[in-house]
Amino acid sequence: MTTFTKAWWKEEVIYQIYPRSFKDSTGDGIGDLRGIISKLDYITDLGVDIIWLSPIYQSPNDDNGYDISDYYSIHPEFGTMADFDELLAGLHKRGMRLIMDVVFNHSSDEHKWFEVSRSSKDNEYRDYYFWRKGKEGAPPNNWKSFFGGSAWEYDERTEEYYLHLFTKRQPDLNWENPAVRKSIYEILRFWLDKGIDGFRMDVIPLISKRLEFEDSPYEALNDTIEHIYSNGPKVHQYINEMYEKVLQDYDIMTVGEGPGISKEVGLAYVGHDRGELNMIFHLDHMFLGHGPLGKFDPVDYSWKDIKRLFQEWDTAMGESGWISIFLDNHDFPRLVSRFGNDKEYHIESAKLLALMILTLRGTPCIYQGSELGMTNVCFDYIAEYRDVETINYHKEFIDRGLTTGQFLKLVHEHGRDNARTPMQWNSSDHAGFSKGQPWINVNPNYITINAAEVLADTDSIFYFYKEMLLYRKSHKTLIYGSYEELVQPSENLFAYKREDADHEFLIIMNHSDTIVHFDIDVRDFSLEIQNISNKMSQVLLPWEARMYLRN
Ligand code: TEU
Repeated sequence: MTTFTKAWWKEEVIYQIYPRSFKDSTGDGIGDLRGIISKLDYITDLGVDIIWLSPIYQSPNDDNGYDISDYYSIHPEFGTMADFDELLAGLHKRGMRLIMDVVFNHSSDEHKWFEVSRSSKDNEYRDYYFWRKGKEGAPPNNWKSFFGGSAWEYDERTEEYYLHLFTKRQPDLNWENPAVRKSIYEILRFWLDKGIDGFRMDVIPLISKRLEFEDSPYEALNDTIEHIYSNGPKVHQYINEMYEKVLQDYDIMTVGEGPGISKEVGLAYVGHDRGELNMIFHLDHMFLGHGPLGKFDPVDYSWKDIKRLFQEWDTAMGESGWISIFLDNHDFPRLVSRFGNDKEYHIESAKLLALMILTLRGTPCIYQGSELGMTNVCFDYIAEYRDVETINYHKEFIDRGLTTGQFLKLVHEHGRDNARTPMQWNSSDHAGFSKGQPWINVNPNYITINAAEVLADTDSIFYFYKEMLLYRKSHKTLIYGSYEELVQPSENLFAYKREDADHEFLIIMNHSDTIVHFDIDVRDFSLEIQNISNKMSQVLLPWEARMYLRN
């Protein structure tokens, strides 16, 4: 049995909003805060608790807001600080919470810190960033950006290179510098004192650099991410200092986004006694399929890998740590397209994945539109894509001899814009997202996949999420209970138990297009939730999911 410490951020469910694509109130084609405010009743009706807002700060949008040029102001395209205050009050009034997305591994190159830093070699902000001489006219080392190309950019003015693990317009901040850390803590306090409920910390394991800046010996980008970029020598010192100096003073939750955090080092970030973060979004299951050159260089994987990773992470966390459970976000393909079957079994598989997210052990995180069954998009032209990662890799793959048509096929399956097409509210123009031309085209399937449709259908994905969210709230075993996978003869089955002293839940799912028999004895159990009506006792239809309860 478990002796988990109780916490609201373990019991509640996160709903991620990517503001740019959620709801536009002004007709400029860009989602905004007043658009979100107009949908607060919709969000409340779904039954989620914590809203994670992707960045809304001043930004040139080289990486859609993950390149911040002023941490203290709201980007005018999203609205005003008064709009933000109204949104926060609106959420709190409805018993919900708000966590902000903070990006402190890097700033925008338009941040005043960087503008001054690059202007000369001896100013107060020079060491807010990493500046190094090149080697015989080449960058200081062979580090690659997450988004293609070198991780170093040469700056003529001072004839040195600066480090950017992402785009060249996202220069990495130097956490070695106490002044940088002090500036960051002031920013955290500013938002906390406005009454927010926590932070999602972008790429937090990257903030401590291996200052020798030696070449990476690894061929695969993900190996370099894990062993060179992430988990640096002072990463825990910095996060613990942030906790000691700011975070511990508030009743908040923090979730770190963890590229490169393996199950072996996970507890160091989220152990209850660590004084660091409450939980992490580890990316092991999300990076499955990324080949040596990254996501657009795909390799095979299976559900066997997914189930193994969930078990390994649950074992690694034990009763001392905590993770969030998610299957997509703004950086990854839509979960029903990637892990489900968005064609023949669209609704069934979307519901199965919902049951999975809401019954595995961890804080569930639902990405906007999952409750509608929104799918990947297949734009015909590369010009329709907006994501800087896609645009950069397109150039790289063309240089490597691939055709645009070949690259487009990879983007259809793996690109981040799959998750960034506008929310599909109804079947009117632009899916009811905007009165103007959206910043990115709407998925053409909005005619049939949209909120108006699902809200009118009591058997829809939306109401399945709503039912599961309600059920989970009143059954704490699904939160604090132990987790144990029940390995089955069929590779198409995912079965596990959630148990505490009072209840035992049994979840059995068929993640395939074929019928599957299971031999678990369920005679002492009551069938609580089922995503497909099927009376056969030991047989699951394609993408059928069941949750049983033994009292
Ligand atoms: O993502 C970091 C990260 O790990 C993802 O970029 C992921 O590795 C990649 O998209 C997979 O191809 C965070 C933000 O979530 C992302 O939107 C930003 O682009 C990135 O950091 C830089 O801030």
